[in-house]
Amino acid sequence: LASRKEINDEYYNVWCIFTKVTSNSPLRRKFKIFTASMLKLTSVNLAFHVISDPASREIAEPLIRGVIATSGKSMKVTYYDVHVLAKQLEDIVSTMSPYFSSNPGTYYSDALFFLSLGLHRIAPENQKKAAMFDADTKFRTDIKELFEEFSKFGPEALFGLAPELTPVYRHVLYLYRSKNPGTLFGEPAYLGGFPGFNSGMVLFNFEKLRESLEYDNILSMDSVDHMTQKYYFKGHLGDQDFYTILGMERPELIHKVDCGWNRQLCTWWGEHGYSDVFANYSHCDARVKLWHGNCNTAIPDD
Ligand code: UPG
Repeated sequence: LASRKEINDEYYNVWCIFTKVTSNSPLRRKFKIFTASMLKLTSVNLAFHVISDPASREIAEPLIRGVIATSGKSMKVTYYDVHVLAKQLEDIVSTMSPYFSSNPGTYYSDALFFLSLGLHRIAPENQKKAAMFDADTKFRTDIKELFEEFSKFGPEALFGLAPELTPVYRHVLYLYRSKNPGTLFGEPAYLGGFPGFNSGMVLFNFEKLRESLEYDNILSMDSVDHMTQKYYFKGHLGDQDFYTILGMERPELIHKVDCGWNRQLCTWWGEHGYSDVFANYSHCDARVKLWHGNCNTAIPDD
């Protein structure tokens, strides 16, 4: 008989947030595309963990059942109440939101965007690794290939993330960059710089995160206050602002995944003051494995 541990290892854990959805929300259609593309292309067994509120769950359940039926495959699905999780991670949310939220104090809009930072505390103990995706993404390849990235993690890596493909952190780091001419922070990855991270796709080494006393320290108010002052950083993109600071301060903690695993399509910054440099940021030579239709951008059909 296989032990419980072995049984759990057969499943690849996938997390997604699906909240504040009504029957006519665009997020409903996006979530269906995400789920269907993932299931269609997977060659491994998936355990799908959906963070939702009661009304959104009512929409998610039949939708996922339909996707599973159409695919002819099976998938384990578990739902989590976003209000319960927000309460469990209140400490993280209250530390982070003054620095990385455009409108701090708006419970639970806030919590939503910081959940990934404490996901290791929420996920059942037997989950060792996981991936999380925005619902506005679409797979073009087998998710098994993404999980192979874990074998490339350095000894200290806690997360795996792909680069931000816009100049948003060039903008946010304006003051730091003016005081530190020549810095690579805020420069495009394509030209050898560090443009920050995008959190549309996040890989988690839960095992390491749970045992890391250092990570708890980094998440503390003192540490976040120190790092944000050092970089004159005031963000508005939640968890990915924190990952971006971590990528500057402690690069060994984040494994860099190629841009093809989070091919963002939003062109907003190209139309708002950065038309001269935008192409350098959005440049991605890698094969597209996951589209990200961020800022409501349409995803190509292929
Ligand atoms: N989400 C919900 N309900 C909401 C809003 C968001 O479930 O009402 C979930 C959903 O999974 C969604 C994700 O949160 O995909 C992210 O929100 P979304 O509105 O899709 O943000 P994006 O337009 O994809 O991304 C923008 C930036 C991106 C940044 C993100 C974080 O482009 O770079 O990571 O905002 O706030």
